[in-house]
Amino acid sequence: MNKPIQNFIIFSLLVLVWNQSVMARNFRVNQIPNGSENGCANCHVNPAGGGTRNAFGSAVEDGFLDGSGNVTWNASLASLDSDGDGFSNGHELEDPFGLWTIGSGAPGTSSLVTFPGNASSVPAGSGAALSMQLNFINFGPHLGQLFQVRVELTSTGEQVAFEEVAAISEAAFDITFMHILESGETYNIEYWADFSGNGSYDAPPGDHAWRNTASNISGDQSLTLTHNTNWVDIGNPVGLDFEPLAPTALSLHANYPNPFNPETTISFSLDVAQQIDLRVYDMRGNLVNSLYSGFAQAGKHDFRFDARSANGEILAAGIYFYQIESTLGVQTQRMTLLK
Ligand SMILES: [Ca+2]
Ligand SMILES: [Ca+2]
Repeated sequence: MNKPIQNFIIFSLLVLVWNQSVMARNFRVNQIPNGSENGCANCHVNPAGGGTRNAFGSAVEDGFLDGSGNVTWNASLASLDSDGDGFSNGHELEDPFGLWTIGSGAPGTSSLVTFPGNASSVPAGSGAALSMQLNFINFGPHLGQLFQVRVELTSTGEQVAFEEVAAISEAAFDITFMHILESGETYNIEYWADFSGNGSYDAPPGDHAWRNTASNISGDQSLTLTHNTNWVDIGNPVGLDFEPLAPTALSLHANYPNPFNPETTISFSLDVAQQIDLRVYDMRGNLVNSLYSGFAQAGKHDFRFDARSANGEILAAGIYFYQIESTLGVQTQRMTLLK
């Protein structure tokens, strides 16, 4: 082999090795949230990459690589403060709770990203404010219902976050508010769900508003909030975005379950005893069945509906309406029969 060819082969091999080395680092850049903001400097002391790893790079290397050398970004890695600057890796990378997955869009606000492996790089301004994740569980009784939650600064009552869910679709769901909390403060978390099914807040027992408190916080907050267990019933909430209405004398509640197959429970509440009619109609307004017609005492009443017509035939799948009528007015709700 002549000398120039030999040199070319050696040079090519060096380029190949160098490329593989750079690529090895580059693929990891795309395996952490907002990784491209800081590139190789997320993990290496030398901003160009290679050489000594910084505190974050060492943490990844030591405990968060899978068998193929891919980064395992998760809540555990997010919660560590590798460089000890008081902000977790997740906070510095704008994914405080480790929710981001490889290939999904960049989370949070890219301009707020700082270096998780460099203690002299810390979030400033709004980026320094802490975030809150609310994990609601066991909300089966509120499926399909309107849900509103807010966070307020306890000392002043100032609302710092608000979220509305038009219809709860799963018994467990979570809501994340980014950069709303200050360290050392105490916050109220308040919510209500539209159990009475009329789209607005009714005083108990139609609906209930609940409060939970996060006291003297430090660090980003991830709270698990179980339906009707770790909450205080606050009755008629004052100053909330969801203004309470005057108590109604008659309320028709959302049926449960809905959709249903073949049985569901239809409920209504009365403040005073009265004559009522409770009927089911199909999409075209034809009367399908009459569930109750007569005098009803004050209180809550439940009726089981087994998807049968007045003459006992099983109804076709589809949308039906149930309606209560009294001298106080008419209320209608919709339900879906699945097959
Ligand atoms: Ca940090
Ligand atoms: Ca840092």
